[in-house]
Amino acid sequence: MSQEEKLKEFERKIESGEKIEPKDWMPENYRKQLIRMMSQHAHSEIVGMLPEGNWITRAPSLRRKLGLLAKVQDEAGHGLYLYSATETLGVDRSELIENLHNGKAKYSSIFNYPTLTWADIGLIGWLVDGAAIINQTMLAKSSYGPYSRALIRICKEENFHKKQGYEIVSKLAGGTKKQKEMVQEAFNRWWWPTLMMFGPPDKDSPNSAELMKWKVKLNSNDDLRQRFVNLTVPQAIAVDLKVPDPDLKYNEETGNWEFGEINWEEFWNVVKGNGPLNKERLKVRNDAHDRGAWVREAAEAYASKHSSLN
Ligand code: BYC
Repeated sequence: MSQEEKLKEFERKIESGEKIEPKDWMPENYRKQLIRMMSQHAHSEIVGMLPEGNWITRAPSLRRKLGLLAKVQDEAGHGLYLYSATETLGVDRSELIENLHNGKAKYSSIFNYPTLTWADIGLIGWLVDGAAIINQTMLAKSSYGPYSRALIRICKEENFHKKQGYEIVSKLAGGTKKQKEMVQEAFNRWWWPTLMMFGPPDKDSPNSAELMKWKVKLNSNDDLRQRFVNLTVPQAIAVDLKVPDPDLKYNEETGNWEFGEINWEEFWNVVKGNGPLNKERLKVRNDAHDRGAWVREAAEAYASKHSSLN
């Protein structure tokens, strides 16, 4: 087939909803976009373990500790599925990890904020995993087979994460005055950064048009953000928490909860590496990687011994 025919066949598959598989021909930019987005996603899962991991030793009960431990382990698993799925595009995982560690690769802005109280753990499960579910339920239908299949499993686990988070939040919100204040204060800090997780507004999103043309993304950043707000505001009302947005109002005609202006300057500042904890997150990842060098060496020695025996 000529290049032109290959492109036509690729576009036909995308149009008809067939998945693109690793050995199928694909435009170079489709491959590049997927490597960019999937590796960022994998890094987010791994760096995302840090804010919550911070509370495992201080969970208020054994039940909470078990739940949190399981959740953090799940995030590690998500990172591994996603690195494996990215490798199907012909890139090596060590190269991707190197780019995370030297600060070249991005990961979700949300993980550069601190977890100051136990209530933050509830908020991450409820809001951050809640936002991730909305974004990832869409990506589970994306045109690239390995990404889409990884996300079907990831979404199932994220649902458990969201439930454990919302349960913590609702317990605290219905608890003592001090607990209620603690959870409201945490809500005030996490609300706006969570809205930023969906990415810049559509008009400032350079990648969206291409990703939507190829059905990697099926909805735009602003559409998903609105969907999240519409779902989450009633959940906040149900546990008597106040959304920290004086401009929030319900529009009867559209059925949307309209929200105030997001601080995009803060968002870009965090994305560029200047958020509250960007430097610390990268340092912790680099240190952990260095401490794990002996495990990688041992695994390589074992693998090469076995391949020489075969
Ligand atoms: N943070 O053209 P745009 C989880 C970058 S983890 C940082 O709109 P796109 C969890 C963007 O990369 C869930 N950077 O981009 C884990 C681009 O820069 P480059 C993480 C951001 O790709 C542990 C530039 O801004 N989920 O659930 O069309 C515990 C322009 O943006 C962000 C994923 O990674 C951001 N928030 O859309 C708990 C989902 N937003 O690369 C929970 C997969 C934008 O051109 N990713 N940028 O230099 C996506 O769905 C899309 O990549 C995004 C951005 C919606 C994030």
